[in-house]
Amino acid sequence: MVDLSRIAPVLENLAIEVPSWAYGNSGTRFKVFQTPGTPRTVQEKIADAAKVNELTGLAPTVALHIPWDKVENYSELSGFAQELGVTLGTINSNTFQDDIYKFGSLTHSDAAVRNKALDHMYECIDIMNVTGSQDLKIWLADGTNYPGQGDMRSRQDWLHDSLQKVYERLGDDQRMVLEYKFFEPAFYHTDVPDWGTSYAHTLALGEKAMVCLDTGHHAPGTNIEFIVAQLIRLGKLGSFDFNSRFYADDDLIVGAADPFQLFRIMYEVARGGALDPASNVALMLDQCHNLEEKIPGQIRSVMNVQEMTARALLVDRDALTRAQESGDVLGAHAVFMDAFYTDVRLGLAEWRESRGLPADPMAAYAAGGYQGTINADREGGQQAGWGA
Ligand code: LRH
Ligand code: MN
Ligand code: MN
Repeated sequence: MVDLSRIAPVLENLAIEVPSWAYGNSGTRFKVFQTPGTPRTVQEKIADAAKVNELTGLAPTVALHIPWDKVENYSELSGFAQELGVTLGTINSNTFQDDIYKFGSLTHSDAAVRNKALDHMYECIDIMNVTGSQDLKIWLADGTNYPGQGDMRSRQDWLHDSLQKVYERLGDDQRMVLEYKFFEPAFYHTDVPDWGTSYAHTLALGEKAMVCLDTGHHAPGTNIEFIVAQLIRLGKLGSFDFNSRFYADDDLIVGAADPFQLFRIMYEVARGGALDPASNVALMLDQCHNLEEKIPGQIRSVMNVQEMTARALLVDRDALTRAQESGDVLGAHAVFMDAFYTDVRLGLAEWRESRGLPADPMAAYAAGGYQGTINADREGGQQAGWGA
């Protein structure tokens, strides 16, 4: 069995934020399937997230999406979460489901629409002030479907002005993370399509504005780990939305479609020092479970990140540097692949037990009876948000 003692201190600090919407029902535009036990309230989503943390020790915070998770009293909600051993994390804004945003939100040509989107961002910051959340996530569905439909250049200027106003509202300990996505829902142009655009805007705003990298938001074949390395190098990687994809923005379980890609990404995260909590790079899941049960889906996901992080930390960096610097192409590649092919599962199971956690969180969940209880108790579970 592999010895993990060398990397244990880093594993100890690993924290992966889970999204509230992963616990709701989701699907495709063809069908949203009802899954037994689906939460009916934000509180039930938080309870499910707390279960994931209880069994894995990996998910101490839960991200909210506003208005999907809107409540009257956020202070009460925070207290509720804390009683269950978790805290409220990133506040995700939503300017993509109102008719008024059909032609854009923060980039709209009409100042009245931009102001409505700004009011929503301010509302999110007000919530952060109560929950103590650090990050406001901004992902915009803004874009156009046909060449000539909108003035791409002016929209960048409106975007800058809007983001500037949001930025000015941020408190000293708060950040804005600007998420990019190359297409969907817009098919011709998207206003924040790539890391370069997000970087340009966040750089212009200042140090409280960072880039959010969603692993599902790139063209097939993109070298995502290069983007990770570059953004960390530039001090602008604020957060990740982890998931995996075969085709488009599939939002499948992270590490399921391409575990090697997750390993390569986690290697650059470790290489860049971003596993040090002081680096403030937030790891978050952004996934939906259309077919599988949601809580085990989330347990599997955080464990996948943990496993690939452990493997990435096992890369013999000295040997790798020696091989790289002596031009030993295959030797360097072999050092890298040796770590990737190391099975860390037994070592992690033992390490979990040593911390009072179940050796096999998936089995512990299946044996624990929680799913049976929620299946019986909850009727009419909520849809994650889309088309709700
Ligand atoms: C957009 C996105 C963004 C949203 C989430 C629900 O595709 O990744 O992060 O907030 O999905
Ligand atoms: Mn995302
Ligand atoms: Mn997405």
